Amino acid sequence: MKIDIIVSADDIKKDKIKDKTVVVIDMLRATSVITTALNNGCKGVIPVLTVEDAAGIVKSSKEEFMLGGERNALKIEGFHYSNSPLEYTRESIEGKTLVMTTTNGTKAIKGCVGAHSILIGAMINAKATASRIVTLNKDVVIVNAGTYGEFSIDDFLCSGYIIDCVLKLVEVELTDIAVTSHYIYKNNEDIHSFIRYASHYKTITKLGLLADLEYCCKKDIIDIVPEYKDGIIL
Ligand code: 3SL
Ligand code: MG
Repeated sequence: MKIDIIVSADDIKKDKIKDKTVVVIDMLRATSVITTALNNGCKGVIPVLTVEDAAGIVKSSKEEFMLGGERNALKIEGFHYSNSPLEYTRESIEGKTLVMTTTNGTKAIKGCVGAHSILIGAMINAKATASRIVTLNKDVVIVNAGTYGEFSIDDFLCSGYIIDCVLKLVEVELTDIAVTSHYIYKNNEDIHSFIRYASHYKTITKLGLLADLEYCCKKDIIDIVPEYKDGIIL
């Protein structure tokens, strides 16, 4: 098994992900939200690219949907929830289907269609994601959502942690970029020592969303691995 990394949603190449296990990471905060919502009983998450797409789904169906996501890290007007994982409690999301649009995360997920499996990973479910990778036993591409098409330290560090968890289970071949993310993680196992340099970490800090940062940086508090298939994450 070989593990590679793509560093942003804008860098996804179809031939690189075809028939592979893909793990999409947007630890700040989209994939942390999705994992939390499903762990708290959400029926499914439908990722969409635009606010208009979200409104279209709501209009064209009789089912009741909850709307969640962000633009510029803030709640979208008329939506039920923002992109804070702490809002997706069992009380608020159990039994409901979530339609979600975020700047980088939902774009990365939808961009991975064509892969063999599309897993949703974050710090909070890293160990479980590693186990799933091993079970699937295929070459892996970890797709970092990144930030506005750019490399993002937070997703790269999370990739390094997932690789570390995989290496504890099986021997794998790592591409140079995968070796680099693992090396950076091994030198920053507490995460905070390095993630604080990430531009998006600074953005979230400036908005005062410190509880979100603390939550998203926790390791392995959830043991489900959401998977995107046929338009919905379950
Ligand atoms: O870009 C995204 O998909 C979001 O996760 C970014 S934010 O942390 O909600 O601002
Ligand atoms: Mg992000």
